[in-house]
Amino acid sequence: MRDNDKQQRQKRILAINDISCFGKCSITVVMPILASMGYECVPLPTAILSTHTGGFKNYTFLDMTTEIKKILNHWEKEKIFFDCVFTGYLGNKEQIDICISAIENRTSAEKSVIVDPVMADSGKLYAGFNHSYVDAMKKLCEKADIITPNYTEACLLSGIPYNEFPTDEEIKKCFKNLASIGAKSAVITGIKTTKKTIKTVYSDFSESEYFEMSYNYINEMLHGGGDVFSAVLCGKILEGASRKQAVKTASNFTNACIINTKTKNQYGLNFEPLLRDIKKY
Ligand code: PXL
Repeated sequence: MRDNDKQQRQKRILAINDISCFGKCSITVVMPILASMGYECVPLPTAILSTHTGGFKNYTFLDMTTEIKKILNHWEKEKIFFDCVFTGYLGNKEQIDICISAIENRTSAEKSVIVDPVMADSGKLYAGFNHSYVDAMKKLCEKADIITPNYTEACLLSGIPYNEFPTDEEIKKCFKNLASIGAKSAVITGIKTTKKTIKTVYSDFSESEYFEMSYNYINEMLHGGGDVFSAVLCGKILEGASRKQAVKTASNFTNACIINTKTKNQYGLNFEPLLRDIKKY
């Protein structure tokens, strides 16, 4: 059962992430994007929240750790396997171990593992996370083919101080330290420059594979941009695109969604109208 039905079915992605009901991030972004790219995307909800944790007060938070263990046990009995594990916001350290176990036990032989180490932004950890969570997250990153931290998360994982406008040397140092965690490659998003641009930089930690995409910085705090980026990247990697093409498409699509989000009175990116043209980016 593990691999023999592979030719017949769609590629199946296990998306381990939270459901923030309102606010357009995590599963409510990841699922429509991956569905529009033609994949079967199976959610494993780490928590159910009324909104995301950034910018809202008194949000509800239902921890799903007990339930996701039961779900995975059922899938084990049913011999359900995935071609890709794609992780995002996890509610606690135990869920990091659950993700590692899912990567080891619930995947087909040729698996892709994409880890978005969601835990911080703008130089600060999100509510509910601390430095021991950062250390635990390194163990999950070690299992990844590619990790997609924003610059704050990359600094936390690599142990370098956060600088809002990092120099090229700082970025290179950040990649050097990330390499020692054990992930095969990394793409760092949201790197601000003093020239009012924002960069995405990819490296597989070799000298030859290092490239960046740069956009005009639109000075607004928009939640869910990282989720849009990593979902498109995941879809492109599974499609067999080169890393350069995958990063290019994910960056261009995310930037187009940001430009398409014209009003400040909106939570999250206005990505839905662009889904039908996702192949053009
Ligand atoms: O978009 C990242 C994200 C996902 N899930 C939750 C969050 C955030 C960012 O704030 O709070 C619950």
